[in-house]
Amino acid sequence: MATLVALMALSLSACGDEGDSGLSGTSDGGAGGSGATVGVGGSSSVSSSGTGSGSGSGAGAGPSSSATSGAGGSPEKPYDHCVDGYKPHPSDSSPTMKDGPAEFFPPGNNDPNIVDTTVQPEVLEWMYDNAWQAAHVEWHAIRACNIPGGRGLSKVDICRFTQLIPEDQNCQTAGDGYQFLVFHRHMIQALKQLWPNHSEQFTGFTKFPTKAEDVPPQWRSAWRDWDASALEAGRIGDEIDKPENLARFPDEGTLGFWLQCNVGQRLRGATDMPWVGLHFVLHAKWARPGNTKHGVNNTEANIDNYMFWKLHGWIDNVWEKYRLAKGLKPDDQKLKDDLVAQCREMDTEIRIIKENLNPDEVVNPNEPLPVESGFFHEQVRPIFESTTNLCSGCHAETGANARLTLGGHVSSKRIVEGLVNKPSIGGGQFKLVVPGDPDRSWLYLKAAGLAEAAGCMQTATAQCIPGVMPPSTSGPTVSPQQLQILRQWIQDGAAGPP
Ligand code: HEC
Ligand SMILES: [Cu+2]
Repeated sequence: MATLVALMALSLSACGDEGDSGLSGTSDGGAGGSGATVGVGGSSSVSSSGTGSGSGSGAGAGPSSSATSGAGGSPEKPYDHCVDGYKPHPSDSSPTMKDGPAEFFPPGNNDPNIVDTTVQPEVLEWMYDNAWQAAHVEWHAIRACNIPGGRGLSKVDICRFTQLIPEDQNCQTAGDGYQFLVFHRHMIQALKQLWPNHSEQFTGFTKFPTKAEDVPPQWRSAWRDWDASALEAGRIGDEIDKPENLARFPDEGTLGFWLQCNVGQRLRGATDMPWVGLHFVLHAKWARPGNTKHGVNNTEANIDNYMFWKLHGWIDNVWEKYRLAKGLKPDDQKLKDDLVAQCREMDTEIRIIKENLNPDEVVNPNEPLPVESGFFHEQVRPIFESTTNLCSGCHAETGANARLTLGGHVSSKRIVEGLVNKPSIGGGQFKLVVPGDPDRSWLYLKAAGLAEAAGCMQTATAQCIPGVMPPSTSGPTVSPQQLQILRQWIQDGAAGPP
């Protein structure tokens, strides 16, 4: 039972579930952002099908040729991936690129029952380089700004861009259901354009999976049968084109609401809506304990996961089947415009992220580290990463204690940048590293066990936690020789790799 509860809690924060009860952390960022320069260009809007309320996301960013567009296009009009489509990624034609799921094991665990599945590494890399994971988070977060408790999901305080906040908020209206469908189709389409030869990765289940054989081999041992309501909902989805099922959903937005929203959520005015919660239980189905780095329920990275695209692809298939049965053409102009609007919104969110997000928070776990040298890299960093000091065990590249990174999958350059002249959060007036002055450097003082005596005074931004590092009840564990190396590095100017 406990596992079930944990699973539910996990999946509450899954994609698209943000507006529901799982919300916490009401960091009401308020207005008045920190000098972000986001223009709200020619706003195209996704009209909310079925609600008549119009005004979707007015997040027009203007044509932008971003990282992927490469050369080409006519000289007078810049290439615009929102309109012209994405060009195939170079890896698409590479003989080394694979199909199907890639396997991911949490560090130190090779248990085949715990393996997670991601899209291929080339895709992951592209998504991290283009801040897609973060943009997906912000797309959902901005749809919770006006929901009680909904602020605080954003990594960039997105709600301060009030003009970008869509009227249709997460699972409040049919308009939101429609935008959910269109946005996820935009992502699916873009990925298929980028990898036309490997599009299987972004193709959904052709039918609702009801048995272990329907899912990739990695997931079969974890298969558990659905309960009756999920099974019935899945069947309605697969048979959406039957007249009695079509009749349940007067418009695409209502269908989108039903597909997206959580158990217990209801659309005002909808009378014949069957059990709601498919998207939610599909996400929950592929939770892995202790493996959240690319997990389908890790809100920061769920689009990394192969099963994310299987389940969202299935949702997209149901929607398309509905459209065809209703006589809506795949290439009708309204849909095209709405897809472009979602592409523009995503690009705007990517731009906000690039201008506002601490790059330490967008770590690409697959990015190879640069080859580095120099005193810090060769002498100091190994101290942090040694198996006796284990600084990097608690101060790694993501989710670090005290938001301090001292090792892990991160370049030495970035570690040094995070230290030199950076304020501490537990050392009062002290900075982490002051070049030339080890005795005023909180990092050194903490490691040497000298922080207690240093005279820390609380400030508006930092308290005083003078305990030794690594935490110990018997004084410093970093050896005198190692402390001497650390001291010398700071004394000599605390340089990063050349
Ligand atoms: C067991 C986990 C753990 C290990 C191992 C560890 N730290 Fe920490 N570190 C923490 C925690 C928790 C904090 C926040 C509390 C505090 O400041 O004491 C912290 C805080 C710090 C701070 C203060 C940051 C600030 O802004 O105030 C520094 C500097 C630091 N650690 C350096 C190190 C170094 C150097 C090592 C290895 C020699 C190390 N830590 C090993 C958990 C750890
Ligand atoms: Cu999503």
